[in-house]
Amino acid sequence: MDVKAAVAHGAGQPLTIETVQLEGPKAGEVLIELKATGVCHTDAFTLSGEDPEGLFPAILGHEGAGVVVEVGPEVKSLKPGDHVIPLYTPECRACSYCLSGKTNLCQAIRSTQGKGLMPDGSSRFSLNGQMLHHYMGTSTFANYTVLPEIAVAKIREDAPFDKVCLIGCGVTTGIGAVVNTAKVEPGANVVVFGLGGIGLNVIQAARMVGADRIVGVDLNPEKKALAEKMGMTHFVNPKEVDGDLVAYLVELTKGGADYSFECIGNVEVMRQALECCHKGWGESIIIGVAGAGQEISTRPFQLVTGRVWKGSAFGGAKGRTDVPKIVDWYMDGKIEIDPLVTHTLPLKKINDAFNLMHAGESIRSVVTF
Ligand code: NAD
Ligand code: DAO
Ligand code: ZN
Repeated sequence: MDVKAAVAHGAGQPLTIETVQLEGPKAGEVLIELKATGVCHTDAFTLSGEDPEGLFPAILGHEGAGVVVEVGPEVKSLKPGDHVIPLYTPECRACSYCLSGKTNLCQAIRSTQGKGLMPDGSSRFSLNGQMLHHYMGTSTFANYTVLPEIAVAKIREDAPFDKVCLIGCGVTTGIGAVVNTAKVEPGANVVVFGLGGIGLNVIQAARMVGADRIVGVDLNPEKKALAEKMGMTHFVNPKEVDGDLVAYLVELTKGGADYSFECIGNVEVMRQALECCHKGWGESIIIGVAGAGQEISTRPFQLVTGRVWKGSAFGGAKGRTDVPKIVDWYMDGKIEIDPLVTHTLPLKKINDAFNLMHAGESIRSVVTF
């Protein structure tokens, strides 16, 4: 079938809106009509050429929501009409990773997904006979996409697509890092580096679980007001701190953060995030994705003396199980999404969403189809 898509032809080039061809679902796959998609920093990272896994030409996008329109043979858990969120981290419930109970990093389709292909090793997308790569297994910058059944979360039908699409990445990543990865407890002191779509969700989750001090750190003072609305208690602009930022944060948190979160992708900040943690027990969670070839460093004595470095992918969430629950939290008013959607645009304006992000003017732009 013909579908409308924003195509990434090469690193650093704007997306072009084109009519591309999409093959229907094969065994174990479903065809989804996208209703909305967020535009995340990670799409921009891949488009920039910094992503070591980035492939072109491709249809980017991984923060979508839509409706199942057709299912392939052998699909059991989904049917046409189901409202769904595509998952870039699948949940097969059968691989050794899924069964370990220790990780959300299902490996069932990892090798083909990393090559921009469907599990059978081929692509469903093409443009005038030229193969287009899938992206993160989701490719939500198109009004239709095909996904494996194991990479689709079924959600309730009264949830608005143009808000809950963010649960496909930013919301779940930030909230899950607090709830699943760090397991922040009531009364904890938390420091959050980077107050974009991820950091703001870390902040609202820290508030939800009853954290005491919730310190937000960002170079952009424009981020302060919304962060306060989401639960931040103290704002720190590193440019306005005299002397060492780490020492300042240790003082502000009365001995160091119980938990810190790096939500930028900057390896220097990752070090600061670890070192502002409390001696003996402070844990620092890396969420930000750093550029190809970059490395983190600290003095090993930081770890010897009890600080812990961890990472979190998709908030440690198992998508088919956890995403519908997070949709419920939103519908029940336990978490906020609406203030995070600063711009809503049609597909033909998708490059504006990237420009707004780079100018620091948006939290999330949502494209509606
Ligand atoms: P964003 O660009 O919206 O937000 C980043 C924020 O960091 C901005 O407010 C910016 O002003 C601030 N910032 C930049 N440099 C800074 C510095 N040196 N000190 C303090 N603040 C600084 O990005 P986002 O969408 O919130 O994503 C954040 C990171 O998380 C990205 O690296 C993204 O790729 C990554 N990410 C990771 C996962 C995961 O599963 N681990 C999922 C989604 C996104
Ligand atoms: O190696 O099993 C694996 C898959 C890792 C994918 C984790 C993705 C999380 C970070 C990317 C940012 C997503 C928007
Ligand atoms: Zn699995």
